[in-house]
Amino acid sequence: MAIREIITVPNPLLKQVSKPVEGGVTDELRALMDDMLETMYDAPGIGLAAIQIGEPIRVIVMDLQERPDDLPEEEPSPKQPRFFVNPEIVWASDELSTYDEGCLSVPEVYDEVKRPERVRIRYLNYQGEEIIEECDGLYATCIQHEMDHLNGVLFIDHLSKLKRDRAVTKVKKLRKAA
Ligand code: K1U
Ligand code: ZN
Repeated sequence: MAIREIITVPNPLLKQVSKPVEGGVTDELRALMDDMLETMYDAPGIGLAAIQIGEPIRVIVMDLQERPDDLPEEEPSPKQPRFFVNPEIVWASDELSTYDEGCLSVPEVYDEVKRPERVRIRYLNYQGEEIIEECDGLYATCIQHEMDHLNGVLFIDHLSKLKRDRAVTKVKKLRKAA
């Protein structure tokens, strides 16, 4: 496994529409997903799309880092990695919910985005099995944020032009100072 560089705005790769994975889930693809997961944990973040490490394919990893209520304080949170290959939203609720989103490709910028509260998704998992499931809460928010990445859309594209331009300027300054 390896930690890969996460690209940030205004890298034009982030605007690219990612291609579906052909030929199912192979060992090579699993190795890429392992690298993505390690990169996401290192950042740290709760989701990552392949394009964020420069790979324009429809693959997402996620770990919402939910802590079981009965876990003793001294115990670290158990890892709950999730892998999504060729994910699709097959249904979205009319009800919307708002979440203060962040993005590893737009570091240190957070803002509220309104999205469908619940979605039903279809995807292939790490084993290559087809899964259909309904998501709500942070899971629904995060999968929609990550699927936007697969379509070349960032959470700041849901904001006003003024806020989007400010966010890009902030990230450029951060990178210059680094
Ligand atoms: O860049 C990304 O796509 C990852 C992004 C996912 C996300 C966060 C919030 C709402 C929607 C999607 C992040 O992980 S930003 C960092 C973050 O939220 C976080 C980091 C450490 C601990 C807990 C959360
Ligand atoms: Zn993001």
